[in-house]
Amino acid sequence: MNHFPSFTALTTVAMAALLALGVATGPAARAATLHITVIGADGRPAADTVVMVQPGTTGQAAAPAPAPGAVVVEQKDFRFVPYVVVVPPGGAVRFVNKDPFDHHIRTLPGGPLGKVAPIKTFEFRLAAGGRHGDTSEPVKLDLPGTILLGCHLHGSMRGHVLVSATPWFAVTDERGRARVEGLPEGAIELKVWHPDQLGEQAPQRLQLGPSLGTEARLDFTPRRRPAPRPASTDPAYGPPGTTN
Ligand SMILES: [Cu+2]
Repeated sequence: MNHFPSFTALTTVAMAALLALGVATGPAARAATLHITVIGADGRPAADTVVMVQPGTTGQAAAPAPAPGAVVVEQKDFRFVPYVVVVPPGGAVRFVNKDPFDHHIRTLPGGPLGKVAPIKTFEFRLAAGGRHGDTSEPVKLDLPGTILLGCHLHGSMRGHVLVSATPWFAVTDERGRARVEGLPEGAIELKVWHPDQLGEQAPQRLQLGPSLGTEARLDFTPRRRPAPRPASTDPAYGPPGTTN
């Protein structure tokens, strides 16, 4: 216990120095940017991965404002586009049918074993979309979690909605890359979520300066999504009103 007082004294000095630095840099915390590349267990880029960043302390940094209005999920060529969307708690999604036939959107149990209940259940039919599409009312989402989307008429259709507990999030592109901006500098916890994951991916703890490039590796290899089938050329599906 001999060292305890001196350790305390050192800590006090260090804290005073940190406080002084804080005063010197002013009340506005500098915003930092995280650049991340997510790869699968096979080393290939993992698209459609949600990246969520939780700062250790939010300091004076303002959380990013949620996108105004609802996030739009289109139904196009038998697909939900985008395949994965993220909203903060209190955000909303809206569905717009751009295909020349009806879709009947519904929520499904998710996860690899189909045992993850959607955080909210809903279903509705959207008529064949015209030039501007047939649109749903906004669906408001209050609790963090996931929703697996399907279509009652087209069993292969799958989409995902994730409500992120942190307002700092992004989704990786085809090259597995994403960028999260407006973060407070300092300690962060980085989490990733992919629709194909069997279990939670281990979070990373990192120190964020003004800018940081990092990589996350999934503990599995995401499946390759099949190419879209252009709706207008698919003979298996008739015009609006016919039974699919
Ligand atoms: Cu459909």
